[in-house]
Amino acid sequence: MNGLNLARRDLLRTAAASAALLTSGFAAITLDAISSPAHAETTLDRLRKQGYARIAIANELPFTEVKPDGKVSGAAVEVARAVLKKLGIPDVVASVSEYGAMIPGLQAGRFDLVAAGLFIKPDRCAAVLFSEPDLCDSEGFIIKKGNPLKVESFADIAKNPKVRMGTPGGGTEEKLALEAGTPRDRVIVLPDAQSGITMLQDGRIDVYALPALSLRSLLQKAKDPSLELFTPVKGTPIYCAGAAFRKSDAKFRDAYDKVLAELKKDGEFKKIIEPWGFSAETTAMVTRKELCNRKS
Ligand code: 6CS
Repeated sequence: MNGLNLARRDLLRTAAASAALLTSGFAAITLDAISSPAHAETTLDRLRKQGYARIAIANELPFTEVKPDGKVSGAAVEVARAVLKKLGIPDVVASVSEYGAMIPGLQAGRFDLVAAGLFIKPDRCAAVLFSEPDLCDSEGFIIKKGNPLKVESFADIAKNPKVRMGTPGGGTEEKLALEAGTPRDRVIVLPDAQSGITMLQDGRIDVYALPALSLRSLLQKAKDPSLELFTPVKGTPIYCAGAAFRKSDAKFRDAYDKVLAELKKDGEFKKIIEPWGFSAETTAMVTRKELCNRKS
């Protein structure tokens, strides 16, 4: 009897246990199905629903600009706008940020992507996902006419204690100057591009360093014959920028890349960037992979 009962009881217990397991398991499967990645709202879903993407920019023509009426433009913004529109995100809401604050801001969720002409470099590739390259440019210096301090490279700046260099915070030029050995107190971080021109004219700095196209744009506005552009800066490569995404947004970045490739293929990309002075041909010569692995 006991044996039978035992067996029966065990049987019942086993049956009950498996029923419970099945139910809970089923419930787990059902819950999981609802909250599974397949059903979780993606960044792309969220941006399509809200109708805009929050982008970080620097307000440095021709890459990005905030016009007097508050409208945002520039080659990097217009490329991002064209791609996002085709992804079903009709608008962008831009925030001006220092280059050094863009990646932390993106990671903290203050922006949905960076579209500022952020150069694709190994250290940054470790922190964010870049699109394929969009805008390429050489490095440049604005100096006094005749280049009296003979500044042609970041090494020249480092070895001449008389040279004070201005540049944006957290940008490539600041890094290059410090890596060349320039003491921190001779690398002056400036809040915006116009400050560079003003401080050169006031004699408070001797060199203002930015990508060459940005400096050309500043000189055209300044119309100051006492200033001149030196480019390319000796010992520096051509840098190429891309849109930057959070590491968790690989699907968004891949969707962005797919559309960017279509715009490059159908000529739309060239139409967008070349009026700003950039070359689609130069961009086509390099890939994200190469830039992320380049010995900078
Ligand atoms: O990404 C960068 O570091 C650089 N990009 C631009 C467009 N300007 C200066 C900055 O250093």
